[in-house]
Amino acid sequence: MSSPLTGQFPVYRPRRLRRALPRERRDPPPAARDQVVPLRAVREQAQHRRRPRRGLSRRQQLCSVAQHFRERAGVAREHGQAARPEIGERVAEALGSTIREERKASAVRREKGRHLVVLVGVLLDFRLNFGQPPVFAEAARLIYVDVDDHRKHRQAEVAIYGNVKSALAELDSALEGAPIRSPWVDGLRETETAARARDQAMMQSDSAPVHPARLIAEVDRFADPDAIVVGDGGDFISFAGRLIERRRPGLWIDPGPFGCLGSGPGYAMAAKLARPDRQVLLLSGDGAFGFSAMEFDTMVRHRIPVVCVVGNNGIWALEKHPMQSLLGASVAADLGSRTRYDRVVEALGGYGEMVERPAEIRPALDRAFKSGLPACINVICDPTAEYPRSSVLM
Ligand SMILES: Cc1ncc(C[n+]2csc(CCOP(=O)(O)OP(=O)(O)O)c2C)c(N)n1
Ligand SMILES: [Mg+2]
Repeated sequence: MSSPLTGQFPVYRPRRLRRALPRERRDPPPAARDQVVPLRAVREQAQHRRRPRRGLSRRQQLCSVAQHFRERAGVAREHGQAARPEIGERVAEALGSTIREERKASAVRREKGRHLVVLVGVLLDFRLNFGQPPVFAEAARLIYVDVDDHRKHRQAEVAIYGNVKSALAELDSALEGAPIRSPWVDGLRETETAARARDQAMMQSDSAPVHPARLIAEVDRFADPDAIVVGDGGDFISFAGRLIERRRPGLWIDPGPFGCLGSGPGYAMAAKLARPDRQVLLLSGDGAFGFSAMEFDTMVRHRIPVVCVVGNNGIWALEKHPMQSLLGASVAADLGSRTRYDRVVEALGGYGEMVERPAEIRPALDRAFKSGLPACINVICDPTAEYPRSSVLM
């Protein structure tokens, strides 16, 4: 936890950060400039915007405005994670009464329809294929609502940079009286339900070694509704991001737009220290586990009982599988098979178990939490179970 670098780097408050940025990063690219709605204008125009209830934190206020906006836009479900392009599409298309377009056949969906994406506080990073096909259709129109224009990578139809809460409140007012588009929203829901049904087969797999999707499904079923789940890894976390649906913001933490492996134990410790009464589950690939495993020593010494589930497939799957499919071979992407990471944690004074079959996962999780110690459930996973990816990582 203690970093020798602390104190060597200046801490940037937003205004200082802005000054520290190269000029081209401070302002929207010239082409987009006249489409940008300045924050002040949004704020000034928001005369009759809905006032959030008193006594809520800024984050809660933002969530309540966003929730209201989503409801008004006809999207009933709440989504906490960023890396899900279809969510942005749904919100956007529900809003699309003013900007319309017959979508050209796209690699994502072939049926005709409108295709408008509203990105609220979302970076177009590698998880969204930088805003390009096949994740976003070529013809898609994009609307940005964010604090700045970082990592947008694609020309926006409209960009609103500034205070997200004010912008959402204003959009919310603008939706007043908009026609209800339930047949269209129902159609989208059907599409999503069908996509989720396709994932069921891997989530119910009984195979040993365990399918990573089955492991994720077991952890998801086990976790309390307010558990904080931290992801750290390659495809193991791609499965988690796809299959785990957290009900509120702040219940999912992952390595973010840089995908920096090894961040998980630190995040998990911080989460457990901040919310000692909640379950904190760290999902870690075996590759990721190798980056920061000694943090379990910190957890033991400081009595921070994080429960870690290692998806141990003996490889860097996110590197190996794409190499194999693109190049026909892979290099430097193999780890030891069946390495006893559980014993590493035991040796440091924590609790450890190795699991080889799906039915053993839940009881092992139960014992790990009951131990009251930092714990490692080391689950032997199938190295041939490939993540069904839609973005290109090379
Ligand atoms: C610090 C850092 N180094 C390297 C990478 C590149 N990288 C991305 S995923 C990955 C392998 C992850 O393997 P594992 O955690 O076992 O997950 P799996 O893909 O096998 O599920 C690597 C090396 C990275 N994201 N971060
Ligand atoms: Mg792995």
